[in-house]
Amino acid sequence: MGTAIKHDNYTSDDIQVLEGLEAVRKRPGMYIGTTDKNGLHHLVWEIIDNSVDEALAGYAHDIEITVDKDDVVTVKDDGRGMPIEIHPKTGKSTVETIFTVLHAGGKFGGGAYKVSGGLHGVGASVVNALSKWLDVTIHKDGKASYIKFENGGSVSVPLHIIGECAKDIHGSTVRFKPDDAIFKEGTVFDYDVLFSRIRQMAFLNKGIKFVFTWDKDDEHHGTTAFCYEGGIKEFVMFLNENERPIFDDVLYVDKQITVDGMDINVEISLQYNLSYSEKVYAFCNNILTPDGGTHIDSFRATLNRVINAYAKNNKLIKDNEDSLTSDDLKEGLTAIISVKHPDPQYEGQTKAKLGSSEVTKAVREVFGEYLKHYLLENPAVAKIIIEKAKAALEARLAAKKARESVRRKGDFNGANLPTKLKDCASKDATISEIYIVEGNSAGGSAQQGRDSDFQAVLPLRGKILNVEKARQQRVFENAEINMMISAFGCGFGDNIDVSKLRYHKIVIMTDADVDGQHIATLMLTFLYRYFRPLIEGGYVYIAMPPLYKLFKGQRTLRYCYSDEELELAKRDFGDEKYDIQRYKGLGEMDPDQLWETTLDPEHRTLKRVTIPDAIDADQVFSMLMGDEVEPRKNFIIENAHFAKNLDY
Ligand code: 28F
Repeated sequence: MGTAIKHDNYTSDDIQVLEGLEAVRKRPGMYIGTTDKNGLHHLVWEIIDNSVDEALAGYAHDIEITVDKDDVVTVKDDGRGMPIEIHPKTGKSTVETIFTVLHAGGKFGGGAYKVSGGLHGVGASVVNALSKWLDVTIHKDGKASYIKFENGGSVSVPLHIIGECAKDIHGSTVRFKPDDAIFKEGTVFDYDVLFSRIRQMAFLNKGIKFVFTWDKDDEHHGTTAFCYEGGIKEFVMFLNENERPIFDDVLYVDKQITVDGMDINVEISLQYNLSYSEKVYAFCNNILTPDGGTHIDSFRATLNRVINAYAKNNKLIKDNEDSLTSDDLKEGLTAIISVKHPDPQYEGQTKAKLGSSEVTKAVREVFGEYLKHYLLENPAVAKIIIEKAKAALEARLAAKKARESVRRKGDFNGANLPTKLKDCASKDATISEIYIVEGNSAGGSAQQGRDSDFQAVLPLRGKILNVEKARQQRVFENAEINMMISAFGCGFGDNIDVSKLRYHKIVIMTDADVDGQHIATLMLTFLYRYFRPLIEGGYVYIAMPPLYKLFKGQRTLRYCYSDEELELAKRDFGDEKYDIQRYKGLGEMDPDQLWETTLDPEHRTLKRVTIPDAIDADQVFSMLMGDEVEPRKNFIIENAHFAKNLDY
């Protein structure tokens, strides 16, 4: 069959197997999405998922993940240990089968309750195929066994017993080194990515202990253990760590239910806080579903139905008053929805939306029943929630009026664009850029220095509103914010249409000092809360004006964009004489200089704003911009570099 791969130890059956893994190496994207940093980390999730399955089946309790100096990953669990006897279907040991047959996990699952996976779940063989080497040590029945694979999945050390062990020692250990021929951007793991996902897995799988060891010689060196007996209830407490809850309780339900013959587990936790934004994350089989789906839709519908019913029954909403809408119930809501489903269906291009319709019913029944009883038993909490939502409802109606009145103030021209906007000539969004500039004088320089063919400038008057502390009503009364909304042209919030965006580069340009950074952070918070798809789409950038100019008389020798660069430049110049000007603000640069250093696509540096992890970003924004002062102080002291580089 096709090209036979010759190997002395192999029968013809094995050749087919190797061709299977070859397919993975030929098209890794089909199996792990991408071969960038994401794909690299995907390998770790695959192996951890198998340990989690063994734990969810009730056999493993501890899962250890270690990254060593050479970026070799070790995952170890104390489960039953992978079976080592000959597998009837393949004629090879089960462990070899697991690592060499594509989708062996599913096919040979034999009805086991496998919940992890979904977007992942492609199995251990894919990790093997994409590794330079991978070895497995199994402790089981008083024996330790070992097998090793090399170069994308060929057995290099056949399965054999390496020693004896105590009868009560059992489990599986997998070590692997990702193949740098596949992961061309490198095989270096990211501490933060692993840390937050492992913590998240611990929240989502209550009682399982995850021990994460980072054995590299850097600032993260060490071990962190995560184990949450409270599961996602503790996740909600963690998300509200920097918020002020409006009642002490964290609502929590965890129940399995059978719908259409399928066993579905529904776990939901929620609390309200004083802020105006919502943090609601939905998971299916331990995987975040960023585009939501039936679990989150059913959660919102149920919350809405049960709370309105309670409010009407208890005369908290009178017969002649409006019902609360889902929007009113969102303000200050922190919630986690986690469902586990034996065979989930996903929708959409990126399979980021749960489609399974049984989940609608499962969530409605489990959460509805729970919430109904909770409200009856906790009337004080019920009252607080309903009063908060009623305040949101009133604010929403007032906001509508306010928006209409703000629009009449002459801030906008006939085309409904801000009068302050100095637009570009191009109507082609793909080449158009808008610079959001702090301060009127800097705005003036930018306006004169730009290339008006494709660069627009919108100057803002000083600090913009901290949207983290203001409810929508005030956000939309804010003149600067309204100007941005109409300049972008794509709508906002839940009603964004990115195809209508008027500029494919939105560039935040502020002074390179503390004030400027604060303004940039306020801007980012606003964009994050109201224009997240623009950040996700890669349309948002930070301009990098220089900090220093090195010059001799009239002649500019060089611009420096950081203190490190200045130090390097000083060395380069040896004993040459020159002067240094430190730019305190954009306003000190004349239009030509601003063009040369910050606007000219040939020479400028733009930092693209990305969200590596939306949940982490949420935490950082609510901490930096929220009510609690202490955590913010600590954070800025401990992570001065991170606060500065919030935009990476
Ligand atoms: C470090 C990664 O992969 N742990 C695993 C087990 C345990 C069993 C198993 C795994 C049975 C039918 C496939 C043991 N004894 N950690 C892991 N622990 N796989 S993977 O079985 C494999 C399936 O076909 C196991 C009895 N039943 C199952």
